[in-house]
Amino acid sequence: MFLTRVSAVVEIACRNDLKRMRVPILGAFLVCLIVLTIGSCSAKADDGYNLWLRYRPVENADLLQSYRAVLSSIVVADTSDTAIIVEKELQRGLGSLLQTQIPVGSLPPSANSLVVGTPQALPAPVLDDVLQMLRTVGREGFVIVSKRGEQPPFILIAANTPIGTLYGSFHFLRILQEGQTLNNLKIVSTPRLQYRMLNHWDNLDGSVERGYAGRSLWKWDELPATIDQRYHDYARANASIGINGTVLNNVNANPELLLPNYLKKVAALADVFRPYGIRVFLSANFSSPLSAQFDVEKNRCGGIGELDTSDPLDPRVREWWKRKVREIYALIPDFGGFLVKANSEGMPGPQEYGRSHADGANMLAEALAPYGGIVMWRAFVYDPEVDLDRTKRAYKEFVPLDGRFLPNVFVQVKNGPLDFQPREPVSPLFGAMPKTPLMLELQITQEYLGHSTHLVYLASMWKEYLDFDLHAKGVGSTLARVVDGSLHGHSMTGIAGVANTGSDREWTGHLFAQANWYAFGRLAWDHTLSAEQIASEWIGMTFGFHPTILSTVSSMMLGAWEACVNYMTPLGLHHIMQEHVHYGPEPSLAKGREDWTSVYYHRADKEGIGYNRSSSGSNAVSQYHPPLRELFDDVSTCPEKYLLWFHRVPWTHRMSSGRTLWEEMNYRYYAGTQYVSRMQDHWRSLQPLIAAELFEHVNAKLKQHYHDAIIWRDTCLTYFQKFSGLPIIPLP
Ligand code: GCV
Repeated sequence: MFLTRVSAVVEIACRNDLKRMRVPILGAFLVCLIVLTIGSCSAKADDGYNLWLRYRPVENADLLQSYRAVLSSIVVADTSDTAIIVEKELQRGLGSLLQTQIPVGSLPPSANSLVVGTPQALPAPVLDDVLQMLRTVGREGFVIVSKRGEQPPFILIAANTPIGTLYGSFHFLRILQEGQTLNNLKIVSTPRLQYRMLNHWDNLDGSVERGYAGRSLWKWDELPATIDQRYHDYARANASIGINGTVLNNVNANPELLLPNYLKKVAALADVFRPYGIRVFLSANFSSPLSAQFDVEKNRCGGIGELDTSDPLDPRVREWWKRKVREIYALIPDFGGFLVKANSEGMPGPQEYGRSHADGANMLAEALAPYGGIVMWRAFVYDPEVDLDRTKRAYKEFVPLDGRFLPNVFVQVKNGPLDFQPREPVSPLFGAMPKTPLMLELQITQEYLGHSTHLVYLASMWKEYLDFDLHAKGVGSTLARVVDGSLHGHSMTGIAGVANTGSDREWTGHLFAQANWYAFGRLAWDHTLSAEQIASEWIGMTFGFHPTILSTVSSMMLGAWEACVNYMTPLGLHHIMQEHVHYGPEPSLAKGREDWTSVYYHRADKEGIGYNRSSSGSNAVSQYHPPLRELFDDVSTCPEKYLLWFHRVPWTHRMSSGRTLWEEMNYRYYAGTQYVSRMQDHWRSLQPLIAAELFEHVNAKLKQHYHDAIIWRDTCLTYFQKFSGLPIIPLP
């Protein structure tokens, strides 16, 4: 964003100057030359566009020499569209890493070639013992082996499908960037989850709900005629981390996207994404079959159909969806299916007709099933009629429906029971629907974690969730095992991340937010990877594998989430942010719908603070399995990170640190902001090693981050002090 803006300003300034001065043609020519020179310089500068796919030249001379020695040609033994992408990527990656063009060769492999292909395209002697390994990697996995003992020696990237070879090629390029030896490669990799999805909350008018990186990537007014290069680059970036599905539009869905002219645009995007292994899905508005008339009573427009109902049990409605689905598949043969937000935050749903979520989901599932499509039915519901405590509502509505969904339905559940707060316990729903495949919904965009201004590395948070033991089937019933299907034996498995991408030049609004997109994809592929390992991959591929950069940047990233929790909502506090924008603090918010206010959640008064969800309060603890239920229920055993989530505690409550609750809150708020100040110091220390534009971009973000973290700290402590009546205690 930043560089494009600078060169645009220079250009406009020059154009204006030319007009005013009416300079002779030669003068104009000279000015243009300067503009062009600046323009081309800025094109060369690192503007963040290339994400983690920079392929920085290998600097270590011995390593470079050893790589060049075993990589003398590229042989891609396949002719599919994906294979063309594979070949291009390997040429581009190896060319840049090894600073020499690696020629494309052909079969049989010559000495030191890099051979890539599927069993259908490769001769049996090339595959040899690899065939056995391929039996274990499924449709998308891959095998990478160095065949050093063969005559001639070569390296093989093999997979059962072309898309597997693309994943394998990206993996291979990462190995090179990490400086690993190529001598004894024997890598077998299979994704642990089947559906690895981005959910875009993009609207048809180009805005993005909770998006902080510019406008939507999808240029609906230009499609299908114009295919923006960014669509390819988006798909390439996703393929490099194994993402294989994208929901293009907001869950607050505009039914118009299902109109024929829009479906042609969707089909054009699907055509671009297909060779990268990415299937397109759409958010569907449940009222779509209704006629477009404005419904005065409900204060909203209807759908795009001609019916007077969208009752899922009405045969006309069922037929309407079947027709619509047929129409979609005629245009997009590998269409993935629908994501649905129903009876939530004003979105229509089956309950309007006295039907259940299962009735609604199954109607769509039935229409999609013949084509292999799926439904992702969201469990983000919080009807006040269901329970006084908002965090209990989804569980109460969905658990009775377990076992009533068709096999091609996921129930898609947010990680916590509330709404993507800086920290929540895991949603108890994950431990209570064994018969239903549950798709985990994470939020990559930082709605409640400082938008694209705060540097927060989310892999640390996601790992805490994935490792959370729900005890649904005894010890070891982690969220990861619920989601990967191993706990309850589901073969349909998936994860969704609400995307943080937009039209900004560097895609995500903050360079470090790229790390969250990257980490989401890597964890979706393999949730056993550690936050540290993923950070180190991303740092190295983004800034280079210089030891000082690696250690300094990872130390910044790895504590950033905990720091954010500390200066926003420490010790289990939640939902005390500004109304609507969800950026800064607003702990005093008391007006409006009760369960959208801050005071409903923190309940601070002279006596103490916190929401009593123990057995003496809302009893939300009862939604967890023993021994979690008892652990959370007892204030003396409840983990302090969830203390004020589950308990109302006096200001004088003694914490494990020996401090009182009030002192601990002060300590946490100050420690959080101090961390951000240290991140600034760390970053400044790297100035000589980081490209100037990237350095400045992050530096400016950190400055604002620190400023705004202090606002969080001071606003919250000053507000809570009104109740505690105790002095504010800065860190010594
Ligand atoms: C897309 C929160 C957000 C909304 C979002 C909603 C959801 O309430 O603030 O912007 O709507 O979650 O996940 O459906």
